[in-house]
Amino acid sequence: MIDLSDKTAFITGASRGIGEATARKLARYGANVVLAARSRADIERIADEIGPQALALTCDVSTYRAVETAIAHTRNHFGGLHILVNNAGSIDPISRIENSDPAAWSQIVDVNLKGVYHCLRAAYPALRETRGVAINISSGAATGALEGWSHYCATKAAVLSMTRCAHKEWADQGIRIVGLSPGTVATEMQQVIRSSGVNPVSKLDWSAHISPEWVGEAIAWLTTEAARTFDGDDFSLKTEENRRLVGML
Ligand code: NJP
Repeated sequence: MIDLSDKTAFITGASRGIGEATARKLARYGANVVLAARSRADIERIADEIGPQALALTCDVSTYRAVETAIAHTRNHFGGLHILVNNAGSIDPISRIENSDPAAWSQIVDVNLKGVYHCLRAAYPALRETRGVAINISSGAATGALEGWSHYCATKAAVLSMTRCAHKEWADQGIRIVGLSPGTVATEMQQVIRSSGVNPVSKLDWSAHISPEWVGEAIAWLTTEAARTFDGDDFSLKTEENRRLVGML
């Protein structure tokens, strides 16, 4: 049984999908959880359902000031920050490069890449103080290429690089950084992918996707000492060996 009592976790993109499931899972293991996303009604409802150990903070990760304010609020409210889950992300709109809208493409960079940088940058003093852990949600797209996903593949590759860079700079200060590549997960993002009809991922049967609860379980496991061999790299939930490690098999 993982014990996260006395820990506080800040989870971005917690209004649905993997972020919501992670907030519920970490809270079940005893952590205080901060749910950060733009959809205020959703994060407030989920925080209410979790109980007093949860706090909802509206936050657009593409804006540094918003992230800085939310992290400061977290530290004031719970007295510290031990776990950062950089989960907020988007793939919409899916489009080939020649048809893509430059502003929309750029917005994905602001969320998927700059959002991760903003959270690492703002959380650094708190993570140094607690010798905490940051988990960056990556993707198989970080190392693979898929038609229509240039914005997504490029930003997830950059997130993997951020994981490696932050590990290089912060490991000797006791801050752990690890990436998680979850495989395909049954969330709204997969509905967007399916409705695009572009590339083989959109054709996958829904039963091929794992549940967001398993990703939450993997994130909880990644916060533990047992996961330290994966520091500075992506942990993939696609391999049988790794699924076994987190208890999926
Ligand atoms: O996605 P979805 P998932 N500021 O669409 C939030 C990665 N991943 O749970 O702001 C703050 O259900 C949005 O909240 P809201 C994926 O790349 C997935 O599947 O209220 N938050 C919502 O809570 C992503 O990094 C699969 O709209 C912002 C959340 O992000 C992570 O897993 C496979 C925001 C998105 O919920 C979660 O994805 C894989 C902003 N500017 C990696 N913009 C998969 N599902 O198959 C969005 O390898 N959000």
